[in-house]
Amino acid sequence: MRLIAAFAATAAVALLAPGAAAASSSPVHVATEHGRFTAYAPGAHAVTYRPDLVPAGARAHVFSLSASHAGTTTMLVVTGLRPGRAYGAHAHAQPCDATGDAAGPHFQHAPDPVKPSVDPAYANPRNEIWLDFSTDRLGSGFARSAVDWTFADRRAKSVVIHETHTHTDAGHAGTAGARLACLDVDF
Ligand SMILES: [Cu+2]
Repeated sequence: MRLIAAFAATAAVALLAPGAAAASSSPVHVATEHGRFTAYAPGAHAVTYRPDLVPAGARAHVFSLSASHAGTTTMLVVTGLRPGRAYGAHAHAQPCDATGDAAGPHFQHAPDPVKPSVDPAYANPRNEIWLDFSTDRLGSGFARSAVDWTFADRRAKSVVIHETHTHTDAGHAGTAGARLACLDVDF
């Protein structure tokens, strides 16, 4: 977790730096979440729906920092997944539950009036939080997202890990195959 510690230190310096004085009147929100994936059970906050691709016991860590002058930066670290494999991941609008579908659509800063949203004008990594990663030979992966907005009335509720990297072409933008696992995150 050295990466997260380093990031937190960097973020703290940025927030305390001269010139960031406006931050004192701006809300800063930090979310940290750690989960060890298990099969669904009521109350579970880290659920795997596909233990062949996200094994029970795999772990995910999310660190997200929002500040109104800086936007929202989110980091995802995973361990215990399949080695050498591409996964997609995004912040979703609803919490995890018994099925992957329960997490709802991706959280969008500017909501696409058309549902499901597969328009690259809305389904893109500037309007959504994308955390795609590829695992190393040990099954660990890391992703970072930075967007220039913060959450207001609506907040993302979870991070979903998907079967493939995220598509960007019209008609498929934002899709990344099956929903493999879900971690509740209090963004
Ligand atoms: Cu997703």
